[in-house]
Amino acid sequence: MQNAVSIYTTASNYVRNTRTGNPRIHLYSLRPSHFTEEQKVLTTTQSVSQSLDGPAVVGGETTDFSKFVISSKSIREQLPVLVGNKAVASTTPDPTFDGVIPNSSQTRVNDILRKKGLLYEVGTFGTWASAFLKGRSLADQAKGADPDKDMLNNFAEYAFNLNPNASSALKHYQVSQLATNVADGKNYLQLSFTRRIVRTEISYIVAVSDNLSTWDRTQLQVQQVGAPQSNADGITEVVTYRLLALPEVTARKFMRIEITDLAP
Ligand SMILES: [Ca+2]
Repeated sequence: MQNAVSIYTTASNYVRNTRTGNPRIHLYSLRPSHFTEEQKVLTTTQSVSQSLDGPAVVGGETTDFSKFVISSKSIREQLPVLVGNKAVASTTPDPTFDGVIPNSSQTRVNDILRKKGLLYEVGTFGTWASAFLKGRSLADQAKGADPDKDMLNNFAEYAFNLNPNASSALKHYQVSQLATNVADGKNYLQLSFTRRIVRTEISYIVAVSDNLSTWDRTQLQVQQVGAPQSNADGITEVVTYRLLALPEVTARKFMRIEITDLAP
């Protein structure tokens, strides 16, 4: 790479300074814009060359091509889910490409693809299913189907942003624990779950029960704890709800997350 830069610089000087013919004229007619363009290319090439030794700023982005050289991952493994020539939003397995672009994120990758018209946005169950259930039978693509037999139907997989083709466990989208409420220093039951940031067609309700047979869906027995925390995938967030009843004075309470399809 460094050799290429040096050879190019020599060639460039030759092209600029050599005159030929009679009357003697330049080999090419060069305008000031060509020199500006050349300088940009040269600067980029030099920074790419530096990044082969470690992190360098290439085009305003910290880039480390030395990681690319030593990466054990194939380019195929780094590709997002593709629909035609578009990449499905937030499915790049590692948005830093194994450390080559250390500051990159799914949101950044999505933004870049979107600007180039190459992003396949998942805004509805239909677009999600056409990417993630592609190749499945029509029956297996239905909202109520469960092709990976993990007891979560496809609509639930979509709502919690899970993989409908690989078995998921509760912990992948929901965590419950006793946690201290700083307001009174006491421990309460909390439920945290993953939900889509854009969720116009999904309702997520934290239901409470005393007996596991009847459920209170008014949300009057719970309160949200803090603001939702965005996930690195750029399309989901984690939100936490606290049961208002104190465990020490309540016989039994159960919490669960229920999802409803608002666009059946
Ligand atoms: Ca499933």
